Amino acid sequence: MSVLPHKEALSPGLTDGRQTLSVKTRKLVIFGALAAAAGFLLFKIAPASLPSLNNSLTNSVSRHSIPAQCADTSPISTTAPRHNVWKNFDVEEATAIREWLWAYKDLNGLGLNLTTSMAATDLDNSIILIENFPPPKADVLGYFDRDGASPQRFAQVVLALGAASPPSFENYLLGPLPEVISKLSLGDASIELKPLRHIYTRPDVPYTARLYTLNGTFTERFLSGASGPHSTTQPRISSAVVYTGAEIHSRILRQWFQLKKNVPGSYLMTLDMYFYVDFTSMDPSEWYLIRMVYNRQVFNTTEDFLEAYLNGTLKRSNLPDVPSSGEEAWAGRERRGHKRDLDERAGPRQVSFNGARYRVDKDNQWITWMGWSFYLSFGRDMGMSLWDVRFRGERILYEISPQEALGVYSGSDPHQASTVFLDRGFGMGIATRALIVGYDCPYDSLLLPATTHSVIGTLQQKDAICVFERDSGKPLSRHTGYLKGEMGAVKGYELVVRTISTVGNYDYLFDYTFQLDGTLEVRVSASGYLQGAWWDDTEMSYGTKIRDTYMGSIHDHIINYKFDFDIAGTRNSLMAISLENEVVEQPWFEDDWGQDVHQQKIVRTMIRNESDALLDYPKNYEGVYAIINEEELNRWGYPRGYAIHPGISPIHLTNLDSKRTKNNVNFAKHHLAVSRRKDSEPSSSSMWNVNLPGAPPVDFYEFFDGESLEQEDLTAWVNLGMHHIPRAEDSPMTLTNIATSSVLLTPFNFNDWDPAMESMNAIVINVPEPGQTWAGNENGVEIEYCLPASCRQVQLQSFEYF
Ligand SMILES: *[C@@H]1O[C@H](CO)[C@@H](O)[C@H](O)[C@H]1NC(C)=O
Ligand SMILES: *[C@@H]1O[C@H](CO)[C@@H](O)[C@H](O)[C@H]1NC(C)=O
Ligand SMILES: *[C@@H]1O[C@H](CO)[C@@H](O)[C@H](O)[C@H]1NC(C)=O
Ligand SMILES: *[C@@H]1O[C@H](CO)[C@@H](O)[C@H](O)[C@H]1NC(C)=O
Ligand SMILES: *[C@@H]1O[C@H](CO)[C@@H](O)[C@H](O)[C@H]1NC(C)=O
Ligand SMILES: [Cu+2]
Repeated sequence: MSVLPHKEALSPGLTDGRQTLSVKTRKLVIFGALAAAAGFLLFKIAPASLPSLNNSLTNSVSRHSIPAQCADTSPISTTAPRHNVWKNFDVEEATAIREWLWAYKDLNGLGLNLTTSMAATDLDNSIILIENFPPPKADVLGYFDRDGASPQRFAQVVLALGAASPPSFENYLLGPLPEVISKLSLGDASIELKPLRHIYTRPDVPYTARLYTLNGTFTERFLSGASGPHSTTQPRISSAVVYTGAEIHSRILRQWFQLKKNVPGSYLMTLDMYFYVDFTSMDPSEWYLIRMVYNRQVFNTTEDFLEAYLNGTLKRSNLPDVPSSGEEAWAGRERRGHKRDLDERAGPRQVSFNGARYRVDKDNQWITWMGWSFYLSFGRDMGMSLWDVRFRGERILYEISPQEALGVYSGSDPHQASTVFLDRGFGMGIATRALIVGYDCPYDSLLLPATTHSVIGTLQQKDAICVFERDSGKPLSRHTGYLKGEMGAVKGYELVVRTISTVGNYDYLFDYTFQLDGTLEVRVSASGYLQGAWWDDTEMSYGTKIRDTYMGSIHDHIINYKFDFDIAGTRNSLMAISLENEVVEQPWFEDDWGQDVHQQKIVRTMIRNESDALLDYPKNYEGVYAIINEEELNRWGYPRGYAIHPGISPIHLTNLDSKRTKNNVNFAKHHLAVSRRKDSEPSSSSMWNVNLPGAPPVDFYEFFDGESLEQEDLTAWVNLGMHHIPRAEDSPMTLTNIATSSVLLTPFNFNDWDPAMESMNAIVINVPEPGQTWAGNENGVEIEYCLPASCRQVQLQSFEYF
C-alpha cells in the first residue's frame, strides 16, 4: 500500500462530511507505519477547512516529524482489596436462585406456585425481583477493616402473589447463599426463605400497589382501540393511582388517562380527552370507566359523550395543532435551521495522551483514581450505587445511592393535576440504557455493564456505566504573585462516573465527579420530553404554550440521595454552621465612624436529636451543615468533617400539602435530613410508594423518632431537583444545562491543608532574576506528543434496545 493512492482515495471522502472522514482516519491507524505519514497529515488537517487542504499538506510535512502512536489509553487493571459484597448477581447466580425458588416447598409441601414472569398475569404468582441484598454494615466493616470473614450473602426476592388470597406482594430474604451461588442446592437445609419486613414501615404491601399491565381488551372496550402501532392515538397514564388517605387497607386502584397523538414526540402531543378508570379488580373485564372529560365537559359514559356529539350539544375544543409544511417533524431530533459558521468541523475532543490515569477491577467494579477508590453496584429500582468511597485511604462514605425521583405536576385538566410520578416504581435501573459513546460520554470512556433480574427477566446492559477523566477547563487553584513559590496553578482534573436512565419521556443523567481536593460532586441532569398537556386559556398559570394546542406543564422534580458518611470512623455528629450579624463596640474605633462595628459572625451549633434534623438550607445560604467526628481533630484542633455544600438548584418540593403525596414523599419536603444509620432503614422510598400515598411501605418521617445524633453512625438524605417552569426551548427536548442540580460533599477541616497540593499536574512559576528568562516547574510531567487512537465510532451495531 503506497501513500499516494491512499491520499487520492481520501480526497473525495473528505468532501463527504464528518462520517466519511472519521472512517478514513480509523483505517489509517490500522495501516500502520507506511500509512502513518498520511495518517498524521490527515489528523492534523482534519479540523481545517477544505479549501486549504493542499497547503496544509505541504506545510505539515515540512514542519514536523511523524509522532508515534500514543500509549494505550485503556484503564489499567488492578485488584480490589476486598471482593465487592454489593455487586448484583450475574446471570448464572440469578438462574440458580430462580431455579431454587421454582423447586421450593414449605413444611407443608407447598410450593410457591410460580408462573414465568413474562407469561404471568396479575392473577398469577411470579418473581418480580431477584437482587443481592446488601449485607449488614457491621459485617462488612468486619470484613473490610478487621480482616473478618466475608459476610454471608442473601438474595432479596420479591414475589407478586396474584394467586394468593388476599393477593399481595411479599418480600423475602433467601440465604445464607453458598460461597459459589450458582451451586445453590435445594437440599441445603441451612438456606431459608424468610419474609423480609424490617426494611419497611408497614407490614404488608397490598396488591393495589401494583403497576398493572394495560390489557388490550380494556382499550378495545373503552378507548375503541385507541392504542397500538397503527392507531392515530395512544393512551398515556398519570400516576399515584391509589388514594389511600391514611388508610392502610385501601383497596382502590384508579387512574386518569389522556390520549396522545401516536407520532414521534407523542409525549408533547396530548389531546383534549381524559378517562378516569377503576382498575381495582384483578379481572380486567371488571375494570370500568368512572367518567370522561372532553373540553372541560364531564360525561359518565362514552355513550353520553357520543350522544352529545350526535345531538349537537357537545362544545368542541380547537382542532389539534396541524404543523405547517416542512415542520411535521418538529418534535423529533432531526437537525433543522441554518448551518452555523464552521459547524461542519468536529469540535474538540479530549485525549489522554499519556494513557489512562485510573485503574479498574472490572470483575469487582472497583475503581481508583488520584487517591480516590470506590466500588459500584447496580439494582433494579434506582440503578447505580457507590460503596466504600475512600479518599487517600480513608473511608468518607460507606454508601451513596439515589433513592427516588419524584415528579409532581399541576394543571387545569384532570391528568396534569393528578400526575405524581415516583420513578423508583418503574425501575430506574431497568430503565438505564446503553450510552451513546462520543455524545453521552467522551470517546475514551471506560464502559461497564449493569445487570438486573426483575419482572422483565435478566437484563444485561453492556454499556450502562461510563467512567472518564476530564479536564474541568479551569485550574482547581491558582495565583499570580511575585515572591518565591507564590505563582502557579493546579490543573482541575476530575473523574466522572455516569449512567443515564430513560424513564418514559424523561432522561436522567446521574453524575459523580471526584475532585483532587477530596470534593465529590453529585449531580443529576434531565433531558428528554416534557410531559405535554393540552393548551387552552385556562392553563395560563400552569405552564407554557409550545405549539398552538400543546403546552408543557409546570412541575417539580425531586431526586433524593442517601449519603452514609463515615468521617474518620463511624462515630459522627451533625453540626450547623450559620452566620449571624452582630454589633460590637471596640475601644480602638472611636473617631469618624463611632465605636460600634456591624459585622457577621460564625455560630456553630450541634444538632443532637433526630427530631431536629429535618433541615433546610438557611436563607441566602448563610451557613452550611457538616458531618463531623468530635473525637478526631485536625492539627488545628477542629473536628474533622465533610460539609454538604448546596450546588445548583438544591430545592425541596413546593407543594407540601397534596393528598396525592401525603406520606409517600416525606423525603422531598425538606432540603436535607440526617438520621441514625440503620440496616433497617436502607431507603427513603420503595418501589410501591407511588401507589400508596397515605400509608406507604416506607414513610420517611418514621426514621426521625428522637434518637441521639451524638457520635453515632449517621446518614444524610439530600435532595436535588428543579422547579421546572417549561419554556418554548424545552421543545423538542429539555436541556441539561438548566435542568440540572448538584451538591458538593467537600472536606471541612477534614485535613490540615488542601490535599490537592499533592498534584504533580501543577506548575510553579518564579519571577526570574534580572537578565534571566521565565521558567516554570511542572514536576517533570510532560504531555506526550503522539498520535492518539482514532475516535471510537458510535457502535450502533451493538447498540442495545428493547
Ligand atoms: C396456582 O396459581 C394459579 C394461577 O396461576 C391458580 O389458578 C391456582 O389456583 C394456584 N394454585 C394453588 C394451589 O394455589
Ligand atoms: C385481558 O383480560 C382478559 C379478561 O380477563 C383476558 O381474557 C385476556 O387474556 C387479557 N389480555 C391480555 C393481553 O392480557
Ligand atoms: C353521573 O354520575 C354521577 C355519580 O354517579 C351522578 O351524580 C350524575 O348525576 C351523573 N350525571 C349524569 C349527567 O348522568
Ligand atoms: C344531548 O346529549 C347529552 C348527553 O347525553 C344530554 O345530557 C343532553 O340532554 C342531550 N340534549 C339534547 C338537546 O338532546
Ligand atoms: C429528642 O427530642 C424528643 C422530642 O423533644 C425527645 O422526646 C427525645 O427524648 C429527644 N431525644 C434525645 C436523645 O434527647
Ligand atoms: Cu421537568
